[in-house]
Amino acid sequence: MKKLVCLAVIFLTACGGGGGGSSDTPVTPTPPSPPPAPQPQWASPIDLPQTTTSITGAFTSLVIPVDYNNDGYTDIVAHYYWNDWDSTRTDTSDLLVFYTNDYGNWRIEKEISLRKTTRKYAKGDLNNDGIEDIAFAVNYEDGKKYNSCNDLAAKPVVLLSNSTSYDIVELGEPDWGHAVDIIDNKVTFAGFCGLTQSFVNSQPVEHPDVSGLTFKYVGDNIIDYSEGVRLITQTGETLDYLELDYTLVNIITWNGQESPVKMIEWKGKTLIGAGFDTFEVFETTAVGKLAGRLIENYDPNVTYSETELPLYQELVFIDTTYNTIDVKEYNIVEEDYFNFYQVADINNDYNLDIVTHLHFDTPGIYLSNSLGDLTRYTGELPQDSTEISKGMYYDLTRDDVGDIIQVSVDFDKPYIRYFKGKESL
Ligand SMILES: [Ca+2]
Ligand SMILES: [Ca+2]
Ligand SMILES: [Ca+2]
Ligand SMILES: [Ca+2]
Repeated sequence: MKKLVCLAVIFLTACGGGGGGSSDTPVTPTPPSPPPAPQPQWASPIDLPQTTTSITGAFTSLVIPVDYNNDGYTDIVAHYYWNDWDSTRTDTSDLLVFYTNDYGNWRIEKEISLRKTTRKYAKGDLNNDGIEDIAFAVNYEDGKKYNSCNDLAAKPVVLLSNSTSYDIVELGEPDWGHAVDIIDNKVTFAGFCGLTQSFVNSQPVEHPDVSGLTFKYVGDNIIDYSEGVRLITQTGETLDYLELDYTLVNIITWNGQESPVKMIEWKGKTLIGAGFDTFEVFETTAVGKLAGRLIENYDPNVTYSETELPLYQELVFIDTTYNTIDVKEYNIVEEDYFNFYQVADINNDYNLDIVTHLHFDTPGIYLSNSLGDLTRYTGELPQDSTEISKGMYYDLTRDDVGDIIQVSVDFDKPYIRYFKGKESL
């Protein structure tokens, strides 16, 4: 594993030489004052209220900070769902919960059901009222069915601001949605049924086809991954293409069946079942999560089992400033599993930073400088006393200092809590 280089710059202060008048009178030395007690960086946790509907056993969640009632206090929208959602449950197949931050006091505004599984979300102002709206890539996947598109296709969903809360709006045609992004007031959804659907003011508009797995707007362009990485304009003109040569090999996949999957060579590593499953963007830099199973000394006579091979996850930095796909040398490799990560300037120095939402761990926080040198933050982070959470970094309290939001990953004991940060990292 490539270690990140931490460059420490040490400023040496010159020690003053002799000279100057020394007093002839002996002075009783002042006892050194005790060092100041270190102030903890993080305040005591504040728990969000429990839902009225039990969310025990929920499969996973999206937790989205957003000021939906436009009062200057950041609220939270969370979506929970169960992986047996369509068989035994009716009203509680899933739960969309609006946690209102009422001048610093939290209460639940409402709990409703979308009757869909959410996979990804994007925020942006679609109706030009200054309040962020939320678009979800959705489907009816339950973690077990991977059959026909028709079984899994659901209409894309937007939460559209109405000054105090959100209206739930369905758009377009059902798809096995997995990717979504917003640029300006245009929202675009893509799914595994092969649809790309784009809307302005809820009306369909032309859009080039993009991958149902992952795509993002980067600068004025689009970065997209299917066979390889494509950089295209919003009218579909190809600007650059990074081919990932692969061979198909049969392995036993997670569901116990033998299936052909892609094997690629990436920076000298052999990865099975590998590809970019997510892009996140900061200005003209796209950060892609390349995930696969690492294999050493591949033997074509062996049928490998996916779950017995080590997981490999690399965040790959791609600069598109010059309308090309420029893969940077530096990267982040995480050994703990994570689904989501943030690409944002979290300490207000105009350089992008990364926060990986590691499962069962504190978040991985990486600060960068203008040269792209990444330094993992090694200071104190709120520990997860229950060891069932993942952590996000977000200025929930709007004082320009990031706070840590902890979300349980194991939903036998579901919770969302946050720790207010005292000073910027
Ligand atoms: Ca609010
Ligand atoms: Ca809006
Ligand atoms: Ca920064
Ligand atoms: Ca804060």
